[in-house]
Amino acid sequence: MKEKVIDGKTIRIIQGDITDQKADAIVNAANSKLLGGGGVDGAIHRAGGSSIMAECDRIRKEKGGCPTGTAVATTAGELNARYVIHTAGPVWTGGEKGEAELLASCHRESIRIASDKDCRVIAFPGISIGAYRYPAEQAAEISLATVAAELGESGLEEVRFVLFSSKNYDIYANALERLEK
Ligand code: AR6
Repeated sequence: MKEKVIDGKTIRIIQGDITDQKADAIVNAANSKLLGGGGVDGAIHRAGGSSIMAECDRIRKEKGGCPTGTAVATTAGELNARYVIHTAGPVWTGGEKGEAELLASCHRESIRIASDKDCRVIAFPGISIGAYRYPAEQAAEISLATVAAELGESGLEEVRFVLFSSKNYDIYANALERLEK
């Protein structure tokens, strides 16, 4: 575990399974249709149970889904959290299609929603760094810088990044080390 305090708020990097976290909000690396899938999305729906997809279905019917770079909240079902915040990260196609801004937007929107819902602790996975192939070093830098910039104004006290593999843990821990502020 690695942590840094910025503006009195803690950013923490953890290696593990995000579905084991106790937090106010757990962020899901979803797709824009909120249809579920593999990776962390599959793990969250499996561990949280069918009430999460029932709310995703309702949001899909009402709003068509969750456009890339935006976020929506649902119940966390049986997870040890109050909310799952689903955000659709960008698919990496070389970096010329606004991927960095979309990835930053995923983090900003998730923090804004969590803060509006009076959350104190939020846990993020490595959004876009799996099936969506965003290079992890670049994703880590953008994700951490965005969170650091948003944290001070938010009601959050702690942001965790929960990485499954030791390789990605090291990448995010090194990015936190380099983060200035
Ligand atoms: N806890 C923490 N991290 C995890 C877990 C877990 N339980 N399971 C996987 N990871 P991905 P994306 C890591 O592919 O790139 C889905 O099908 C994983 O090792 O889950 O944003 C969605 O429906 C990787 O490092 O998300 C979308 O269609 C990271 O989480 C699409 O994949 C993110 O990988 C989204 O792709």
